[in-house]
Amino acid sequence: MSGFNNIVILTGAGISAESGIDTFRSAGGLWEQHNVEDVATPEGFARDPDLVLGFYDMRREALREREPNAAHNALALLDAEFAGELLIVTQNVDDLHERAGAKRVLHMHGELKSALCTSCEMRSPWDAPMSAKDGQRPPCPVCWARTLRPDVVWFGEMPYQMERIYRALREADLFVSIGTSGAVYPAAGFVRDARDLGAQTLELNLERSEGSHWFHESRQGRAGDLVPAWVEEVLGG
Ligand code: BJW
Repeated sequence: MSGFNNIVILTGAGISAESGIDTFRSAGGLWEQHNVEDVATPEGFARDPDLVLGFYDMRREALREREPNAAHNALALLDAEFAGELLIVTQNVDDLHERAGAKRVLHMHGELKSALCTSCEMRSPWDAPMSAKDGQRPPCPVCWARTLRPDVVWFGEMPYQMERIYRALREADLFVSIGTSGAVYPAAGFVRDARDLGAQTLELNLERSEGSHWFHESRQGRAGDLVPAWVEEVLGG
């Protein structure tokens, strides 16, 4: 697979699964362990902020132990060596693409290691617990209000940088989706958007996803096997 000049790659939880990070919808995944309405909606946060802050504190802490895998490393190599336009749009809130060395990365669902202040609306780098200690939550580094929340996109909220993503999709000649179930919009609709606009479309996923039939080609297997092989095709061709 070669001859492309403008590639948009969408990644989901499946690309980080081999690094030991739970996916959402697999058996034993995050949504079997936690009620999605409680931990991934603004209403859940309003009802029980301590529960939600604890959920994200736990995941931020666990991320320290995780390392990028062969799929993240292959995309970082592609980012470094592909001369054309490239954008990695990740739904993941982990930082494994960056830790593998990728630069052209956009986090459409936010980041675990970022805090959003609901008072001043500033986003700040964050690598500590956010839940209350000694009865007080930590202050915002910008306005000092104790009103931080995880800088992640919950159901009902607008994902980040949608204009930039749609611009990239309009210009893409290849759209590749890696390790995502295609269950969550607007990301699940990108394949149709890209295809309608003339791009070739390829899915790399452990199993067929909800949107597999929209892709020109769908390959099944582990990201750690499929992604390095595909990157070799692109760079070698
Ligand atoms: C492997 C593997 C291995 C495993 N190798 N593969 C219709 C149109 C538009 C919107 C809606 C609509 N209907 C409903 C909506 C609203 C809603 C929505 O989509 N709901 C659905 C339940 C239907 N969407 C929203 O509310 C979004 N906002 C929005 O729509 O705003 C309005 C808008 C309109 C139009 C344009 C633009 C905006 C916001 C969605 C926010 C999602 N947030 C979460 C939590 C983020 C923070 C956190 O991490 O806690 O994002 S939910 C969760 O799901 C997380 C993920 O990013 C997201 C997607 O999950 P993902 O990555 O696909 O994981 P899984 O587990 O589902 O799948 C993993 C896959 O990997 C599986 O297929 C495995 O087989 C595979 N796999 N191991 C390769 N080793």
